[in-house]
Amino acid sequence: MQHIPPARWISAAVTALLLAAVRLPAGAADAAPAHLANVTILATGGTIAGTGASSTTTIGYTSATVGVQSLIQAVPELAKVAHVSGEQVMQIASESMDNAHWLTLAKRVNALLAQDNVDGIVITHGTDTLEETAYFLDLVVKSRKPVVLVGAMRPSTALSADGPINLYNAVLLAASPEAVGKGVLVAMNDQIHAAREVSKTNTSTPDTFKTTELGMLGYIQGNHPFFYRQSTRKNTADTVFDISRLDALPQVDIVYGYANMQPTALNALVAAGAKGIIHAGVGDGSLAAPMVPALTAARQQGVVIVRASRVGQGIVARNGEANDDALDFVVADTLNAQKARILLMLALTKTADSKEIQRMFYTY
Ligand code: DAS
Repeated sequence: MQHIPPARWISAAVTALLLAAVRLPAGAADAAPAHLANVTILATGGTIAGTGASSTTTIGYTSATVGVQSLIQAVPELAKVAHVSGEQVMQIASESMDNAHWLTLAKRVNALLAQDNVDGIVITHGTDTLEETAYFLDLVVKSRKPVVLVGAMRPSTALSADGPINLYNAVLLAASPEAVGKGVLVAMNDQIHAAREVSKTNTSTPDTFKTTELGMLGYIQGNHPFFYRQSTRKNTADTVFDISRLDALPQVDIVYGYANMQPTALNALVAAGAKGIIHAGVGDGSLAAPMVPALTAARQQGVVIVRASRVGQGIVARNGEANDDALDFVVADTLNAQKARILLMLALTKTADSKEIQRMFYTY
């Protein structure tokens, strides 16, 4: 080993002590901003609140078991980016989310955002229907303040659980001026997505949320959000939908297209009282021959028919695979079937006029 004379050791030690004295405290690069926004976390359940039997349990765990205060306490870094409070609005696995849950959640969101002491909201949610809740809120929240949905693909007990960092990023985003007026957002896996276009694309991986063709809005990196685009469609404060006095939503159901399709399910749904049907057809929203008379009969009974596609990307073109003008059908534009259902439900709270409803599908 090289011999270092004592004087050099002392000099090195003094230098090290001086450097330590001036070195910024850990995390100073991400020190809290002067003014911290007030962000309310509304917890609904899901994997982000899930627990497993062991740290390696990533499937077969129990969803919706950890309460909102525990979620907050598990991420003390939240206090660096916002003044955070939490409410447990519900505690469910999101495959069981329903219209009543949505109305409860949306009314609470609007009540909180109307308060001057609330700057943004984060909603912790199961991933299975997260995209649907996000779009529903995108159409009914009456504020431009940030509303950010967040979930997790691994339970809170798992090795490298994604919930804590996803929650931190979501709160950081909801506290950011850049997120104002961007519509309802989804923050997952360091990415920012618009509610209208994001979808869950993988059953189990942390990168499951994607906006495949129209593109995510940006990233969250180094404790900052970076936006590179925003949706061109009206949302939140710019929509005509008002759920404040609604206790229920019109029944709208989905029929899924496939080879050998018959109108059995369609006829059952219409008989059960559906006011609207989303036909998630093959290809460009194509209608199998046996479906046309059944859909026509449903339309004649006053049921609004929307031609969507099972494909997942692209425009369902009006008068393309069917004569929508003659059939008096609506087309879903680029909305997938589950989101077209949400827009049609809300449209039916305003009108049954198919031409006005078609305008709404080209607006939102
Ligand atoms: N069952 C899923 C849900 O609650 C778990 C999850 O991925 O959050 O949506």
